[in-house]
Amino acid sequence: MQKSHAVLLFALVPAARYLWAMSQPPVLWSFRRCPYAMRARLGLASAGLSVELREILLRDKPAAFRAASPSATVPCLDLGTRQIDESLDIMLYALAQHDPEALLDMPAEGHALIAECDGPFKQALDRTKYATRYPESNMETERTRASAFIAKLDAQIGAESWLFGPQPKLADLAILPFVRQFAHIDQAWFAAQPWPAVQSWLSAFKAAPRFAAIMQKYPPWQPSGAGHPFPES
Ligand SMILES: N[C@@H](CCC(=O)N[C@@H](CS)C(=O)NCC(=O)O)C(=O)O
Repeated sequence: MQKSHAVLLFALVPAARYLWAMSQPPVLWSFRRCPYAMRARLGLASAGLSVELREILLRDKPAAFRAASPSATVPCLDLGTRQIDESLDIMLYALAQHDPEALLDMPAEGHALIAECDGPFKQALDRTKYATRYPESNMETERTRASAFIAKLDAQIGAESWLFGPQPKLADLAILPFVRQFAHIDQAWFAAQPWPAVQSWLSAFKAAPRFAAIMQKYPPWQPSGAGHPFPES
């Protein structure tokens, strides 16, 4: 081969590889019941951003997933040229492309609520749900801490249907999977709490077709096969 041809080939191979990567749908590594993965799927579904969904088992993570996800946690959105490893960033990425439901049109308090959900609330939720893993914590105390956040959400919703009025916003979809997880620890206890606004908010979320669409069951991805087109049309 002539030297000039070799140089050309050297330049074209990465470019071709880049173009090929850009033409493939992004891969979403997901786990159905993970609240972080649920919020990522909610963001992608609202944006109508097509991805290849690869369901994994957390106890048996495929090597390809480990290679794609820097933190080895789900969700991870692999764009070919870069990876988005944080669920909230996946929502923001998807909605920056297309936001037909105006989820990003939200007061700044929404971001503060998401941060409180991901920080102190999730910590108290885990110490309530997996109390035996945290022998140094008291389950009742942690449940009371988590409840303070739920009471705050209840006051925020008030007489509205969602956190900021008649339509869901980013904060609703980012927080609801975690409130659902908390409610499912002890559903009878949760139903007996004085949080009518949160209870109807959660019921409306669980009854919506969008929720059914993002909770569809998929068999775990196999290295020999393809994932599933998501969202399904
Ligand atoms: N900060 C991450 C957290 C994601 C996360 O912790 N996911 C859990 C599942 S719900 C996970 O993958 N854990 C790893 C494991 O269990 O091995 C995000 O927002 O995406």
